[in-house]
Amino acid sequence: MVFHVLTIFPEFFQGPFGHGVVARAGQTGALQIRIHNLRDWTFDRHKTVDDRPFGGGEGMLLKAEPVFLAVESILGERRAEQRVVLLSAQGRLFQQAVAERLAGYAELLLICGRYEGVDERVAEHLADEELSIGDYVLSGGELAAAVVIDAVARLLPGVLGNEASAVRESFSASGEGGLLLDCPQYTRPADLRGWKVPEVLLSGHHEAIRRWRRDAAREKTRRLRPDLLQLRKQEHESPIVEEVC
Ligand code: 9D3
Repeated sequence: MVFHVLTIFPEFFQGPFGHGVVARAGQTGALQIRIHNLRDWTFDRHKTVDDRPFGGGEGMLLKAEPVFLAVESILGERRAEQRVVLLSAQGRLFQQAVAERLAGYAELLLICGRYEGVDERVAEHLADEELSIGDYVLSGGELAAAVVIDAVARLLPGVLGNEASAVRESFSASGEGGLLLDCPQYTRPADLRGWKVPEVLLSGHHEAIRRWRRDAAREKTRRLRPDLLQLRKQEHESPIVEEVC
């Protein structure tokens, strides 16, 4: 899969993709990441990418023209296996199910918003979809693009030892309802400063361990993410964590 990132801060991406799963996948050829500097599609002396909003108001907007020219020259004649995503605070929520869907494209172009926003014609007439990574305010779309690339890349065949997409789906714990919480897990020592690992996990009693994990995951989900439990109930009583633990 080829990931394109369109940004006014190309240096930002030297960090996140230099290490870990994504870097290794790049070396094996499972994916390619190409960072594009939006200013390469400006033609004035100051390489202007921003401008003031019509109607007045605080701050500046990312201009539409350089973004249109960049996307058109990066992707060429648009094909169905290409997807253009605008990252903005106004977008639909990026969830695991969205990552799974995006992993099905051959080429993904992520447009990073900046300033107070992006000229709306980019969302309306250029991007296929507009995504946000959550309800908090970032300074721009760059961190969000890195998050999306990480989440999508690890689903690709040949990246995490994913042999085929069938394998990926059978181990997926998501649906449009979102991820299920994992159960609490422990490693050595069995006693850390007096805090002991639950006895049952040391017992070797596999059936008891399975039941403990299921109950502990339910309890933790109830405590930390009751919204997930509500969703599962609505979607009809599919078991909460059996798939995970
Ligand atoms: C504080 C400014 N906001 C109200 C006027 C609007 C706003 C403009 C630009 C809020 C954030 C941004 C920059 N953010 C992104 O480009 C962004 C983002 C985010 O802020 N949160 C979650 N996901 C994303 S994806 C891109």
